[in-house]
Amino acid sequence: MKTVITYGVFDLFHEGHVNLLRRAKALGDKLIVGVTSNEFTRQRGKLLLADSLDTRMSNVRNCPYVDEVILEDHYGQKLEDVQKYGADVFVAGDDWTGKFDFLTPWCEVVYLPRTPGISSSSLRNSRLPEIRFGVIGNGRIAKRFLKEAKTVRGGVRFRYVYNPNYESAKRFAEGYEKLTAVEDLEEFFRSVDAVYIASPHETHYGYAKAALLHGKHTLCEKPLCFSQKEAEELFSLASENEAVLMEAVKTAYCPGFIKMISIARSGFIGDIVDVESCFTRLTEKGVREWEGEYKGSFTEFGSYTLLPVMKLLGTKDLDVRFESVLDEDGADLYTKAYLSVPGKMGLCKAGLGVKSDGHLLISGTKGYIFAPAPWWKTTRFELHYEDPNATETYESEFLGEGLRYELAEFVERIQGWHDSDYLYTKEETVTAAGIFERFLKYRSEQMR
Ligand code: C2G
Repeated sequence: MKTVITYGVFDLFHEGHVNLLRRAKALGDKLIVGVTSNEFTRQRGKLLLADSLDTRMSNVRNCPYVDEVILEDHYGQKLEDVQKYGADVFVAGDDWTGKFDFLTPWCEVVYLPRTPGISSSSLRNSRLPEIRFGVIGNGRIAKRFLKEAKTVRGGVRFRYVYNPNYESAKRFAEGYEKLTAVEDLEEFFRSVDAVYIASPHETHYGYAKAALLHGKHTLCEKPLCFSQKEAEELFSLASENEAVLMEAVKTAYCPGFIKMISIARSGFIGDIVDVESCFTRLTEKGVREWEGEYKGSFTEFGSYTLLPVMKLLGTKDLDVRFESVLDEDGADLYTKAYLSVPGKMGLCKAGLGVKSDGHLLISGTKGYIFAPAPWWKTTRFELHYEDPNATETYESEFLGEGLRYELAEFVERIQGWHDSDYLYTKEETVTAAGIFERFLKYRSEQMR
C-alpha cells in the first residue's frame, strides 16, 4: 500500500485544490491531507482567511480523493508526519518547487503543476467588496502603515492621501503606484469607504469626527482624542453612521499580546494584583513629540502602557495620579501614572527624555508574568512561580512592524465577519482618553 501526503490551507476550496488532490491520490493508494490551522497560517504570513478551520477541513474531507484529514499546526510537522504515517510520496503544487526537497531522504517528493488562473487569494479578492481606503497625514507612521498594508488583502485598496499641505501629499503619493493626493477634504471623504488617520495628535479628533459624519469607517492613530466626552461623542457618531471606529493601538491586536492577556486572565498566576508597564524612547528635541499642546512622553507612549493595565484592572472605578519630570517648556521628559482599583494596582512609565527598561510585569497571588522589552511587540513572555523550576516560556510571532494586525482586524469588522471590539473595547478607548485629559490638567498645574 502506497501512502501519499499533501498539505494546504484550502481556503475557499476550489477547482485548483480538487485537481491537485485528484492527481495526488493517483500517485498511490491512500491520500492523507494536512489542513493548516488558523494560527499557523497567520504565522506563515497570511492574515485573512475567508473560511473557518471547520469549513476548510470539511471541504477537504468531503473530497472523494481524500482518505484522511489531519491538522497542521507547526513548523517541522511535515517531516514528523512523513515518518509517523510512513508516507511514500509527498506532494505539493509547483509554486513550492524545491522547498520540500529536504524530505527526499524519507520519501519521494513530487511537485505537480498548479491549475492556472485560480487561487484562494484571487477568489477572496473578487468575492469581497472592495474597500477604498484614504490616508490622512503622510508622516513616518503612514509610510510604515502602507508598507504593512500590502500584506493584508481582504479587498483593501489604498487609493487616496490627504494633507492640508497638498504639495507634501503629492510628493508622498508619487512613491506609490495607485495613490492619488486629494486637495479638497470633502472630495477626499466622498471618494473613500474607510480612512486611516495618521496626522499629528491634535488633529485626530477633528478628522475622526469629520470622517464619521461622512459615514466612513475610521482607524485613528493613538491617542484618538484627549477627553472622555470627545471619545464618547466619536463612538456615538460611529454607531449613528454605521461606521467602524477603531483606535490604532497596535499591541492590542498582536497575537503574542492577546495570548499573554488571555493567560493572565485565565488564572495561571492566581488573582492579578499589580501590573507594571514601561515604554521609553530617547528622542532628540525639534521633532513632533516635543511640540504643540499634546507634546511629551505620556501622550506619546501612554496608549501602550495603559493597555495592559486597563485589560487587567478593568476600566470601572479606575483611579489615577501622576508624577512627571518636566522640561522648561512644560513637556514631560518622564511620567509615572499610578493606577488603582480596589485590591489591584498598576504603574505606567513613559519617557522621551529618560531611558528605562521596557518590560511588562504582571504580578499575581500565585506567580508573575514577565514580558521583556519590547513587550509591546510581544514575541515572548515567561510565567514564574515560587518554584523556580516551574517557569514556563511562551512564544508568538510578530510579523513586520505589527501594524498589519490592527488593519486585518479593521478589515474583518468592515467586511462584517465579526463585530466584537473585545481586543480593544470602546470602554478602554474612552477610559484612556479620560486619563489623558486628567494628565494634561495635572501637567498644566505643575507649570503654574
Ligand atoms: N494549488 C494548485 N492550483 C491552484 C491553487 C492551489 O495546484 N490553482 C495547490 C497548491 O500548490 C497547494 C495546494 O493546492 O499544493 C493547497 O493550496 P493552498 O490552500 O493555497 O495552500 P498553500 O499555502 O499552498 O499551502 O505544503 C505546502 C503548504 O502547506 C501548502
